[in-house]
Parts: sequence; C-alpha cells; structure tokens
Amino acid sequence: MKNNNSIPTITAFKSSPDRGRGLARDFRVRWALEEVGQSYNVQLETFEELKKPPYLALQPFGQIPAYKENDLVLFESGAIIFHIAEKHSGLLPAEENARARAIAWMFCALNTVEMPVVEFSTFFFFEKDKSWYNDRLPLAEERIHSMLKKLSTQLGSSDWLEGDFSAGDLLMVTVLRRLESSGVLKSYQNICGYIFRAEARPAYQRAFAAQLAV
Ligand code: GTB
Repeated sequence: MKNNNSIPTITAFKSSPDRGRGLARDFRVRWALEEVGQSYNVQLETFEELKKPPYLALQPFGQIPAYKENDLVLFESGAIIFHIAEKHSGLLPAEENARARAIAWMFCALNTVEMPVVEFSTFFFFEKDKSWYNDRLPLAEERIHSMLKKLSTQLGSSDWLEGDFSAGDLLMVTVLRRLESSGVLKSYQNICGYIFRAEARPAYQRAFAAQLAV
C-alpha cells in the first residue's frame, strides 16, 4: 500500500545571503508547514550544488525551495504553498467563493506585488553606486508607492486581506517584508500593522527560528 503521509523535505540555502532575516523563499514554505502543523525535513544546498544535475532534477532553475513528498517533487514556492494548503486545512477557506478569492490573493502577492517589490528592492539596495541611481529613484519610488497605496486601501482597517488569515496573507507578508528596511512602508501604518500581526503568529515565529538556526 502506498504511504502518502511521509514527512516532506524542503530545500534551503546552506548559507543564506539574507543572513537569517527569513527573506529567502524557503521561509514562506516553512511558515506554511508550521501553520498547518506539518513537520518537515530540510535539505541544505550550496550555490554550487544548486546548479548541478542532481539538484536540477528537483528544481529546473537551480533555485531554492524545492519540495519532496513521497513520489511528488515540486518547485515554485507558490505552487508548493498551494499544495500544502490543499492538503491540509487552515490556509484556505472551505467555502468555494472565499477560497477562490484567497487564491486570487496568492496570485496577487506573487504577480502584482512581488514583481515591483523585487524590482524596487534590487534597485534600492544594489544599484546605489550607479551613475543613474538618483535620476531613477523618484520613478522607482512612484511605482512602489502606487502599488502600496492600492494595497493599503484594500486592507483598510481589516486584520487580513479578506476574512481569516489565509495563504494569500502568508505570501503577501513574505513579499512585503522585503521592503521593510527600505523605509517605504512607513507611510502605510495599516500595512505595517498587518506585517506585525503576521510576524506575531506562533507558526511564523517557529519558522523564523528554524531558518535562523541554520
Ligand atoms: N519563483 C521561484 C519561487 O518562488 O520558488 C523563485 C525562487 C528563487 O528566487 N530562489 C532564490 C534562489 O535560489 C532564493 S530566494 N537563488 C539562487 C540562484 O538563483 O542561483 C531569493 C532571495 C535571495 C536572497 C535574498 N536576500 O538576501 O535578502 C532574498 C531573496
């Protein structure tokens, strides 16, 4: 008989460039697994190992995270979290329309929000020494604020984006955290409170401690 209940394994950096700040994308998977109470193993990889055939068989782009569970191998943090949310209760509402809306927030986090966040944080943190940095800064800020204003309006005074905490909030918070040290979030008190609430969740705390311990 097939055993479909083995403990999953996720991959993560042996030495993460974020130095324990929980910004690499294994963190969101750890957090999702903690939210649903699923224990997991971690396979640590060096940058060199990520580019070799054994690892590329798990993750075709040589990136973390990958996820192994019985005979299933998955890549893309969003797909992994969706799989975890489908398999366990606690990350997606049961009611059909509410579930569809929560899934829309997952896509929104990874598509509408993560793309400008990565673009902005790459520019802000890694391109300061470029000759064109000061000329482009206003445009980069305008783009990120345009997105944040809309997100802030949507969130309003609610605790979570829609109804109870969901995989949409989990992904959104992991994406927004990349902006924390840039200072752009300080004009959006409701977004800061949203991130703070998420970070206070026991599952978040456990996931954070686990990645820090590596
Ligand atoms: N779309 C994929 C997913 O969501 O799973 C993207 C995965 C991805 O970008 N993985 C990165 C990776 O493995 C690590 S998370 N990079 C190695 C490579 O491409 O060779 C990105 C990341 C890295 C570091 C920081 N940091 O230092 O703050 C933040 C985020």
